[in-house]
Amino acid sequence: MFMTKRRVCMLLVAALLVLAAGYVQAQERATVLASFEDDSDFKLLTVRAVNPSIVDTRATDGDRSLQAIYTDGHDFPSLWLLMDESGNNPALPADWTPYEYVVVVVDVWNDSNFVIELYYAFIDQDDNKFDRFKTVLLPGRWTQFSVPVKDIPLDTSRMRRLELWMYSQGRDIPLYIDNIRLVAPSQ
Ligand SMILES: [Ca+2]
Repeated sequence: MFMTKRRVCMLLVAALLVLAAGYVQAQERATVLASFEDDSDFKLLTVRAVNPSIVDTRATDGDRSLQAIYTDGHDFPSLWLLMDESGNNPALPADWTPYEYVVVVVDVWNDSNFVIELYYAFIDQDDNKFDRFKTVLLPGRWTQFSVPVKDIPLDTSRMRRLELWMYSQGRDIPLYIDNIRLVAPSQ
């Protein structure tokens, strides 16, 4: 027996609502590692030839973001986000295995007039390092970096830090960084 067009439309709408609900649910399952809403987030950071400050502009989550000015003070200016190895801070989990198919997502705004290559290195608690990812940051716009946790060939149950670095550009390169997060897939 053929379904009427009306019934087909209703089923399609119902299917779209289910998909939309799944999408919203996936969005809600993001675990924010760093949103830089509070000056206390400085304790998450270690820097090398980078001047960090928390500012009230360029936020993609909340009201504030991290301004990170990469300088020419080192061949590889770098910003590290440290995981919580004690397990006391669920916002900075060192164990990423519950997020096997989750992606690590970082929003970065390039506030310079130059095209910049930004590299992403992952380091576990045995100090094994995986440093194969990079994104090209076009001037004056957001770029979103994401990588599935399963594609990081380290002990992702014991992560130590995420490093964002670039080759020295011979000048100051201001970036804005916000909403570093682990995002669960849709179910
Ligand atoms: Ca924020």
